[in-house]
Amino acid sequence: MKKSLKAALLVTVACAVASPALADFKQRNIRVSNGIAEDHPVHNGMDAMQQCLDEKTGGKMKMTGFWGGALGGDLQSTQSLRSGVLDSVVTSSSPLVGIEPALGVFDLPFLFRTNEEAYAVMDGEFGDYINEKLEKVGLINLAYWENGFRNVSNSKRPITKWEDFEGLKMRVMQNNIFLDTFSNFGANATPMSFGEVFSALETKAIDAQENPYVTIDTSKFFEVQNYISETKHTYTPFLFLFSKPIFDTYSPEEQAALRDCAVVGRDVERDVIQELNKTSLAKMEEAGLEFNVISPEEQQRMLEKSQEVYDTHKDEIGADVVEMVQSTLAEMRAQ
Ligand code: TF8
Repeated sequence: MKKSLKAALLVTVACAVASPALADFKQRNIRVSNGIAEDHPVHNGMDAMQQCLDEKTGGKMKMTGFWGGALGGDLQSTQSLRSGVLDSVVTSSSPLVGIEPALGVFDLPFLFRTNEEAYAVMDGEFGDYINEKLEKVGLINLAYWENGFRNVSNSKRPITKWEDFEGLKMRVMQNNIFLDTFSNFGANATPMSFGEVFSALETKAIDAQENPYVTIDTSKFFEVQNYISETKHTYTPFLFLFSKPIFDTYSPEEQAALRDCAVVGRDVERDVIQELNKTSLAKMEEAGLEFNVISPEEQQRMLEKSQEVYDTHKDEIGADVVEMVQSTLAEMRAQ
């Protein structure tokens, strides 16, 4: 009896020595709020993130995704994080400018030209700088995921130049930079939460909306639209936010596992979006939508027309913040 007890004890000690880190993880059930639909690539990213967490924590940290705004829209969920009643949300940065105005830099029209430019800015020093600001308002950004370059869909006509926006009843995110950008093009722009968009398009309360292809596909907006125009007017990041009040109760090992695995998930999510971009567009064309690309010349005219939006919003975003991104981009483009 005594001998076997000793043996059992030895086994326990050996296990603890072999995997000391496991003792640092508690059973955690993490709710992740998502505004987008369940078949969006965020799901693939979360699966990869979960696999990574399972490996690091011996299956102790578990995420559950809630989809289609089931736990509230982007802004509402983010506020729940700040008050510590919800763990996590994958949200566009744009509806959060009232919480952290510096996020508005990502909303400036035609700021980024390519995904690589956006990744370099978000995954580098500038991204960290924004993350520090977010921490001060109760939000931990685990990593920058992708919503992506936004394009316009509508039920009236192809958009080939900014003048084509004239009089379009257009949904924009709850964000003044978007509101001004499209009002400035002559649209009749209305801020609206994402959850209301489908039925507003369906009932023709609005004619137009703008989002990345994969979102227009997975949220079924294309079913109630006739035209899709590749404007690539803004690149919107997804922030993978965690509640700071909850994060602060986690061990350093748990915090590190979340941060590391969010990066693993990010890479998968971005890759799946690139693949799906093509199939989403093909699917929408097959469904009968007329597709057109905005010429580089017309994009340049849109950018010039938008200069006043930069001027109006620079100070509220923070002139230093805007200049930081612009100088990083200028350096990249000079190479
Ligand atoms: C929007 C955003 C949304 C996302 C989603 C709700 O148009 O682009 O697609 O934030 O999580 O509101």
